[in-house]
Formats: sequence, structure tokens, C-alpha cells
Amino acid sequence: MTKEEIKKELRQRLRDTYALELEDAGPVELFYSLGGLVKAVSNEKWQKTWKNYLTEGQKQVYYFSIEFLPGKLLKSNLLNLGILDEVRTTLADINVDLEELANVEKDMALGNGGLGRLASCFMDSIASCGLPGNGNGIRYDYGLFKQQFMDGYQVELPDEWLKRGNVWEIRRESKACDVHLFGNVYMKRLANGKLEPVEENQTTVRAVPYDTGMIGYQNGIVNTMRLWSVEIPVSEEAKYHNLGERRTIEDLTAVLYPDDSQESGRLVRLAQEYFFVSAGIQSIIRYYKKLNLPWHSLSEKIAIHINDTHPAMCVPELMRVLMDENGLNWEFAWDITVKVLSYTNHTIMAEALEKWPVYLMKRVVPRIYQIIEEIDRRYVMSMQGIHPQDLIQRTRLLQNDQIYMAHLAIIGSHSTNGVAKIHSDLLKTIVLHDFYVVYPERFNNKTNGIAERRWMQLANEPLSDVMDELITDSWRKAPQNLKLLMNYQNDEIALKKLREAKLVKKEELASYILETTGIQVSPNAIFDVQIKRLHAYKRQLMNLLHILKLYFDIKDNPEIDLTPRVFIFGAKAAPSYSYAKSIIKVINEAADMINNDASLQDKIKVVFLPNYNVSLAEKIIPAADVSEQISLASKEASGTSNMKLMLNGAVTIATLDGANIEIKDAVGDDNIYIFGLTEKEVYNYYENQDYSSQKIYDEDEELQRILDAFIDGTIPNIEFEGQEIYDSLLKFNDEYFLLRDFHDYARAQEQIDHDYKDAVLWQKKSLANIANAGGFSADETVKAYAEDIWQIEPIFAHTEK
Ligand code: 26Y
Repeated sequence: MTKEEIKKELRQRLRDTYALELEDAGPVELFYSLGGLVKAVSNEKWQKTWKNYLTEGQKQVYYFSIEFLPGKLLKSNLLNLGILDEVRTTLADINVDLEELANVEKDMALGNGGLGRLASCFMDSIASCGLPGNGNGIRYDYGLFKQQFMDGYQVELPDEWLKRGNVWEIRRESKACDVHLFGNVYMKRLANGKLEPVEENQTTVRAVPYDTGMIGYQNGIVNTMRLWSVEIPVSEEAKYHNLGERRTIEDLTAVLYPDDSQESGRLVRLAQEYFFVSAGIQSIIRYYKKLNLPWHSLSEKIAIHINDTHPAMCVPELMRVLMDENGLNWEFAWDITVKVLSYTNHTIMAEALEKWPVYLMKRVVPRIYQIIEEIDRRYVMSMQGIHPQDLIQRTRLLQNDQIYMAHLAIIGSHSTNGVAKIHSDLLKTIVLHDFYVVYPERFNNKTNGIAERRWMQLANEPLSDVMDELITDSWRKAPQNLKLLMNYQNDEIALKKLREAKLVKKEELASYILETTGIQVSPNAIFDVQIKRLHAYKRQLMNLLHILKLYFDIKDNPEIDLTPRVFIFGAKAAPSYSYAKSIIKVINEAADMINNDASLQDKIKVVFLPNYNVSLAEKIIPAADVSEQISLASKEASGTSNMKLMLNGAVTIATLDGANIEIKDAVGDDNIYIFGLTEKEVYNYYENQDYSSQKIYDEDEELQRILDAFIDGTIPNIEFEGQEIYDSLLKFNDEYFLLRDFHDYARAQEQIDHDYKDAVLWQKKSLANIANAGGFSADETVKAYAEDIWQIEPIFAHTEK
């Protein structure tokens, strides 16, 4: 598109929709007009893409996820369509700043954290690699809550992201389908002697899909992310004269559950899970039937991926649709189901492993429960004489009146993967070891990856420009080419350019910090960043213990030679997770104390930025010098902010956990700061039960002073929270071994303080991180899924043949 064409299109849209001239339009009108233009350009490609899939009869994957976290789409859509620069300069000609328009867009925050963001990085990469793949999820009316701080406490506000409408989606009423909940089911014997399920008194709801185009990076491909919204079917309207009952139905897709790895076990959540699973499976089978192929070919045309256990009801639902609605027998339907489905596990934390009480499942989806019972019965039967009785009992679906959703997902699919090497190994050797004995061939690893386009090209233009200049722009299509940067490790001019690019982003972040919090920070200080959900195992509290150590060090010795450092936090706590909320409160109070103490001479500052989300991540990550990845070894399945920060030249301080280990292998020991217990040492403590935080405390004056600060009034306004935290560390024996890892952590931090002073040395480390980040591209990850698990091929490859 030329500049003139863009201008003409914008003019027309502004007139048609708003009765405005280009010169009179404000950012909101301009954003929606530009969004409309983008959609018009991409719709043509979208139509071509799906028609192509249909005529080529290519196998497609459907990625089922209860969370998607795309963030804002304007700039990434412009980039992927190849018109970002043209649009930017066209707007500049009429004195409009593209950034201002981009800010009008609300973050699409239909996810909590890692798992949801991964789903969106995969959507970008699947389209960009030309792979036939679609998302299937829920269109929540309210996304993840907005976070504010009041008196240092987290306050949650609703996220009204749809208030001004969503320019990217298309409501497809013609593709709606019915989903049945509640009621009861019994088996009726037919004349031919066969048993048939009869369902009665069900509540029928309408699932209406809203499709969003997932635009591939400059390759003409546009895939579909389909999100389902609940409505009352027209035929049922009369039943719902009672407003309360209406609301109950409409609430089904009203809000995203704000729990990240903390089970909620609520009825509505279960109904949500079934709702998007059933609607998705129905629409896939409807599509398959259009192809006029025999049922046994289903797995040659369709792959369905279960993102964590939230969509695990795919197993019984696909069975139900194949048997009850299409007359297949159990054995045939089961064979197809296992071939079509695959599953990713994202956590080993016990409290995040989904289990549903039998009574709830029976009530919400009685027919599904029947099928689950039968899967369980057949599983137990088929294992008799092959495996010992206790193993069979441990691996079955039904135990203690609960349904183990991970067991359902593993037994009902052909592939189970973890999300980093260590995580996949732990699944095999410990967490899911019994299943590994039963199905060794089903287990595999797929280390997570990130969409480099969003996290470098869009988020960090100064760095991208330097990269283009040094190694040409080939890395934009082929992230592995970032490796070429290694040739510049001893080139002082190149190092200086990288340093200057970082400074630009640090200055921008410093202004943002000043605007939003009133705190003044120097861009010359080390920007030390910990951004992720607030969770005890991620150990934000250990970061704070170290900050307090520095605080006392400066207090004791005002002349101490410390490199000025700004500690930056971004984290939301699940509203029901009170311990996590207490940690937020104490960080905020400690921050206040430190930031207002002139005697510290700005040697340390602490900034907790509210409302961490994708857009805020895009501001923080390019400005980071140090990346905090300090979870207790064995607890973080992978992590993905570690990859984003590395890509932007931050140097990592880390435990040997999740993908940190692979990052260490990629950059080499000199370019990362490793500390702390290993996963083996952690498990040894579990086995020997010989950890005593009290003992460490009793023998350690420094830790005494730091921990006492929580209860002796040193940190103000935390009477309750301070005590709670103090107790968690001593009375309750420090579940995540903070005291055990503290000194090694402080040692690594001291090394950082020392190394940062040597600007060239530090910049070399930073360069090595950027150069080796290409191995963590989501493009590579989805290609591995495509080859090993889904057996799908890029559309180009197919058409070339
Ligand atoms: C059952 C329910 C309460 C629940 C809700 C959300 C359970 C889990 C989750 C979310 C889990 C999650 O986000 N896990 C993260 O997945 C990332 C992508 O694989 C990993 O990088 C990260 O280590 C892991 O914590």
C-alpha cells in the first residue's frame, strides 16, 4: 500500500463511520478507522487462507486453551502485513503519532500469565510459519482484573476491555452451536438390544463464536483464533423471564478466573471448561463432515491440542460426539480420540493440578461423567496383569471421589509434553513417573519459546535498528541469525551502539516510572527486573530480603561502593491468595521507606509498577539490565519472561530451574549468574526432611536483622503482613528455602554489582545474551510440535509439491 492509498482509505472510513475529515479526527476515531483498514487488508488473505486449507484438505491443528493473552494487536498486525513503516510515516505527515493511536487499544488480557501468553506467542508463530492452526478459547466479557495499589495494598478493578467494542473480531452467528449442561441421563435399551443414553431436563445455551485473524509475518497467511461467547438461545428465551436465571447463564463467559496455579474448584469454572470444549469439538466435527471422508481419516485431517488440563474434557466430549451423535462404537471412537488429541503439562505444583469432585461433574455434565467412568473402568481393566495393582490405582481417573484431569488427558491422548528439559524430566522421573512406566512412548519435551517479532522488533526498535545495521535484517525472519552478533563481541563501536540503544529504552522507562509513581530514577543505575505473577515459589520475597540487606549495608556504611540500582517489580496476585497480597504490601512499604530515605543517596530505589500486563512488559523488558529468575529449583516449569529479557540484552541471575538451564547452556557460564540449590538438593531435603530455617536464622546475625525488620517496626505499616511473612519463614519452616538460598543469591548479586562497573565487560555479556536468544524462538517450538506431535505441514510446502 502506498501512502496515498492509506490516506485515501482512512479519509473514506472517517467520513463513513464518524462524519469526520482526516484533519478533525481524534486518536480514538483514527484508531478504529485504521483498525478497519487493517482488517480489510487482512480479510482478503484470511479468506484465501481458509479456502486454501479446505481445497487442499490439509491437516489442521486446533489449540484449545482457556486463556489467550495477545495484548494489543494494532502494531503487530501492521508489522505482519508489512505496512508498519508506511502507516507510521503517513500518519506523521498529518502530525499524528502512531504510538498515540496504538495506546487507544485496550490490552486483550484473556489470560493470567505464562500459559496464556504462550498460547498467543504460538498463535503468532503458527501463522508466521505458514502452519494450518487455529486457536479455540473463551471470549470473556471481562479479562484479567486491573491492579491498583492503595496504601500499598493490591486493589482489583474490572477490566472492561470491550467497552468501546473490539475492532479485530468478527461475530459469526452462522457458526453458533448449542451446548447442553445439567439435567440427567439414563441408558435406554433399544429394540435391537443396544443401550442408548437418554438425556433430559438439560439447560441449553448458545455458543456464539467471535473470530480474530491471526496474521502471519509477511507471508499472506491468516489463521483463526475462535473465542466463544454464551447467549440464551432464541428458542429458550421464554424460559428466562426470571432475570436472575438469565444472569446465571450469561455469567458463564463473563469473567476469566484470576487464579494462576491455585485451584478454585468452582461450578462456573467447570461449566466454562465444558462450554468451550464442547463448542470447539462440535465446530471441528461439523467442518470434518463437510470433507466427506470416512471417520477413520479424522486423525489425518485434525489434531487437537489440550493446553494444560483445563480443556481435558476434550477426551470425553470427542467420544460423546463420535458415539452419541454419529453412531461410532466405543473402540473405534477411542482409537480416533487418542490419535487426535495431545496434551501439554505446564506445572508440577500440586495445588495447580486440577481435580474435580465427582458430584460436581455429575451435576454439570452428567453424560460426560458417564463416559469418564467408562474410560476409568476400561483403563483399570486393560492394565490388569500388565502392571501392579497399586500402580493401576494410582494412575486411574477416579480416586477418592475426585476426577484427576491430568490422568484423563494422558490416558486419552497420544502425547504428553513438558515445557522445558528439566520439567519434562521431572514429569518422567517423579511427578508422572507411573504414567511414564505405562506409556513411555507418549512422553516428550517441547521447550517453550517466544514471538521474537513482538518482543524485539515491536517492543525494542532502537535495538532492532542496531541489529539491522550490524548483521542485516535477516534475523527478522530467521531468529537463529541473531547468532551473527557474536562476531561483534570484541568490537567496541558495536558494543557502544548496543549500550546506547539500551539507554534510550531506560530513559523511556524512567519517564514512565516518574509519571505513574512519582519516583525519580536514574537511567544510569542498573535496572534490575522481576516481572511475573506473584507466587511464593517464584520468591519475590527473596529479592526483597536482598534489597533489605543492601539497605542495612548502606545504613551501616554510607560510603559503601555500590553501583546504583533500581529494583523494578511487576506482579499481580490472585485475589484470593492472601499471602501473595501480603508480599505486595511489604514490598510497597519497604519501597516507600527506601525511596524516601535521603541518607541512601539514591544508591538503591525500589519501584513496584502497578498493573503488570503485556503492554507494560513491552515497556519494561527492553529497559532491563538484570533479569531475576529466582524460583526454587524444580518449581518453575519453564518461564518465558527469562527468554524475552535475554533477547533484549538483560543478563540473567537465576537458579537452575525451568528454561534457565537451557539459557545457561546457550550463553555459557560467563554470561549468566547462577546460584542456589539444585533440583536434586531440593528433593534431598524433601526426602530427608532435615531442613530447619530456624537453625539457619539462629546462626546468622545478618538474616536475623533482615527478618526482624518485618516485625520490629523497621518497615512501617505492616504489623499484620510482616508477622505473617516472618512466621512463614520461621514458624512454618520456609517452604521455598529462601533462607537456604539467601547468601548464595547475595553473592551472585555482588558479582553483578562488580561486573556492571566495567561497561565493556557487561556489554559483552549482554551481547552474548541477545546473540543466543534465537534458540528460544516460538517459531522453532511450534515447528517441533508440528512435526513430532501434530503431524501438520506448512501450507507452502504442501502447495509446492
Ligand atoms: C487449575 C487452575 C487454577 C490453573 C490456572 C492457571 C492452573 C494453572 C494455571 C496457569 C499456569 C501457568 O501459567 N503456568 C506457566 O506456564 C508457562 C508456559 O508454559 C511456564 O513458562 C511457567 O513456568 C508456568 O508456571
